[in-house]
Amino acid sequence: MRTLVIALTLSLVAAAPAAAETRIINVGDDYFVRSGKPPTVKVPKGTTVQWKWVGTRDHNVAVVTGPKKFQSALKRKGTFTRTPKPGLYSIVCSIHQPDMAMKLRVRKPT
Ligand SMILES: [Cu+2]
Repeated sequence: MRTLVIALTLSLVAAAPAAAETRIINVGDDYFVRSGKPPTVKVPKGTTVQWKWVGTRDHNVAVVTGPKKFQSALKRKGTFTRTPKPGLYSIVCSIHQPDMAMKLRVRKPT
């Protein structure tokens, strides 16, 4: 019985995919990542991207151009999580664009 448990545990560990990374992007008043120049965030394919509201006003996350469009609700707190496919995304907050903008580059595997 003990051998069986160990064997099962080992097979589960072996089957687990490589730990996917999570990248947190702040959603502030009124910026992504940091105030000032709109940033480009680069992540490898498979990265989970989590936008995290850190300000006090309403914002959203809206893809303007990119391989796939997605958009969060307009909200004041909480998070929004996606695992975007590779490509270059142009992202804005719908009510604070063009100042509140960012680019997200999801790199293909090399
Ligand atoms: Cu905003």
